[in-house]
Amino acid sequence: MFKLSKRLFSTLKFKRGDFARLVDSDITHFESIVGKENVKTTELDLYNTDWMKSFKGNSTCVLLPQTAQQVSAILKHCFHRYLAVVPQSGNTGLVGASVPVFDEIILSTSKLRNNFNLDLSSGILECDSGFILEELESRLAPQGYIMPIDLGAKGSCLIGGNVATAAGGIRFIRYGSMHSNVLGLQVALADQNGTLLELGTGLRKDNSGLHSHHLFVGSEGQLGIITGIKMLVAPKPTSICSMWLGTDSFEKCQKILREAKTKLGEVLSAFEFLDAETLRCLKENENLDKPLETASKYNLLIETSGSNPVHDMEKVDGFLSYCLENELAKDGILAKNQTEASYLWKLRETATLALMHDGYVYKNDVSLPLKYYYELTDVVRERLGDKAIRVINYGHLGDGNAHLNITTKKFSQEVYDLLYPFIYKWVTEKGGSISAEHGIGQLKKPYIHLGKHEKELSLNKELKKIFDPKGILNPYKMIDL
Ligand code: FAD
Ligand code: 2HG
Ligand code: ZN
Repeated sequence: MFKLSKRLFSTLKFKRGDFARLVDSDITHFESIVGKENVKTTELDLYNTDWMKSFKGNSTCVLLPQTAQQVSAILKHCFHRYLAVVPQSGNTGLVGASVPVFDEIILSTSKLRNNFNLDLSSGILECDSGFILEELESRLAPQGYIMPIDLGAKGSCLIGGNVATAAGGIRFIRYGSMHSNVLGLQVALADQNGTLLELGTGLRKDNSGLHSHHLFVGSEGQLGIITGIKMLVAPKPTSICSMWLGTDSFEKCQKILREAKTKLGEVLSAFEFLDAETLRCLKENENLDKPLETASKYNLLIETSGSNPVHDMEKVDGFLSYCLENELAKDGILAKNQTEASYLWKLRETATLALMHDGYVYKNDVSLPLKYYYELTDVVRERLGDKAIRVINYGHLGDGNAHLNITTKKFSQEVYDLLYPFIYKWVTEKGGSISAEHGIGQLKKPYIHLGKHEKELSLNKELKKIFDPKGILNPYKMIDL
């Protein structure tokens, strides 16, 4: 649907490492491990190109192992041959981390989907890393459980990719991060034996040693390949209310968040943000109408999930009345049914796709103290003047996570230079982070030092050397040896 953009990454120059080049005997060896049908050497565009169509590698080989033992045997061979490897799950990442930079082998975990076991009383799920997030959600539903994470890419991203990116998403405010939910991991290392490690016990409580599995949460394929996951899932709510509020003051958005936390308390499950420009983009590019007749500069999509509709409704009523009577919100709507609720969520979840119609998207996923959450958008708007088609902000306001997106018809070096490193410097000076949930990948690699102590960065390198001694896993990205 969207053409590969004229790339920004003349800006980012990488030099190919001295890794070995793939030869026929490697392919024959891989075929002996995973079977001929699971070694792909043609029609690799989908694997080589990222979701944004901003990054394109030149891999000539995609491997599709079906077991952890096969992953281990592949990594053992790559270690001895000094072949570089990119782990890939659903390839929905937004920072160019899941595609090769040069000719790295792509190891896709999409066929790693045999084991699935749910303990009904503890709510602990044990599964292979290649399950699609949405499929896990559907498998859990009849058992009375849901996944603690939910994101717009749920139909394509895999749970292993979610762990490797420490994915956030819309349920973060309620269930916390992957760090709150992952209890243990099975990982294959790129060392001389392709060692298969079991990290963590999968118990809810276990302080019998270092919690080393957490190193792999958010590791972006730098330390090892996650093959199995033990994690906590959440009880399925039986009562859900979705509501939309509009206001013209960002100060009031913050007050509404405070009230939501206090008045909705334990049932609050999402607190999302869309500015008026996002709604304009949804109308212009996807023909989706705003949900309220009045137009508001700031819009909030709030959800509660609980187990007692009467109790939840009472809370929601109290909250909404408070916001409207005290003029925190100037307008609002409570979804009357599932169709209306789905429409509100469709608006929020289509924003990423809607932007792509403009041409080129400069994507920013930053964490900011709430008082600065929107200021950056205004600052960038003023800085770019009429050089951008639009500068918009939507995101997970409840978690201080802003998605500031800028579009131009084609990639413009002038716009890029006005944006970077300006945005990242601004964010770190205000005590924020240059990546709230999407990671570093290729996109933010040049700016990784911002907001980080040099010692922490060198410690990360030392850790990588322990797990991936030759540095063959996902080179040129988050941790470069
Ligand atoms: P991939 O993109 O394939 O890989 C991501 C990274 O993990 C790469 O570095 C890769 O090498 C590594 N990796 C993958 N699998 C493994 C493995 N098994 N072992 C080791 N390393 C591995 N992200 C959010 O956090 N919150 C959101 O709300 C959100 N919404 C999105 C909405 C849309 C429409 C899109 C397109 C993306 C969104 N994302 C969001 C980004 C993306 O979906 C997440 O980062 C997701 O977790 C990536 O999963 P994946 O399976 O696609 O992984
Ligand atoms: C979301 O929250 C995703 O919708 C994507 O993290 C963010 O499009 C983006 O910038
Ligand atoms: Zn997000």
